[in-house]
Amino acid sequence: MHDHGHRGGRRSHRNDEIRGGQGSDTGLAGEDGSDVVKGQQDDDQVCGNDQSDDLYGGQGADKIGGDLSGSNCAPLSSVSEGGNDLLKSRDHVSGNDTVDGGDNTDTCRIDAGDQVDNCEL
Ligand SMILES: [Ca+2]
Ligand SMILES: [Ca+2]
Ligand SMILES: [Ca+2]
Ligand SMILES: [Ca+2]
Repeated sequence: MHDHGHRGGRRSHRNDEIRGGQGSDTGLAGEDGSDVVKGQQDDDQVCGNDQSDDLYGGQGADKIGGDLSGSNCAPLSSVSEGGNDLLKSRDHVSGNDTVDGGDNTDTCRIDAGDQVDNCEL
């Protein structure tokens, strides 16, 4: 996989790969399209928005996914976490992450104790 990552905040209707850097990134959002969004180190806010996205929190206490009623992405997005998403908070630290798959059928890979909502698989 080539590294052409760019920072969050850019709105795109294409399929993106978005990677946070070091430090806490708030508002890594995939927007439209099927995106890969990676939080990497520290505490990140990772949102996929529409379509089926792959969301990775990486290290740190991350907020991944969420819908309009949730706290994770609600400030960032006007759309819910639709699509069949993959959300991964597994960083071998229990209870540090919050994961919310939102609508449709979502797959979550979490640690024991991580808070999880709306994950069907
Ligand atoms: Ca998306
Ligand atoms: Ca992180
Ligand atoms: Ca979803
Ligand atoms: Ca965790």
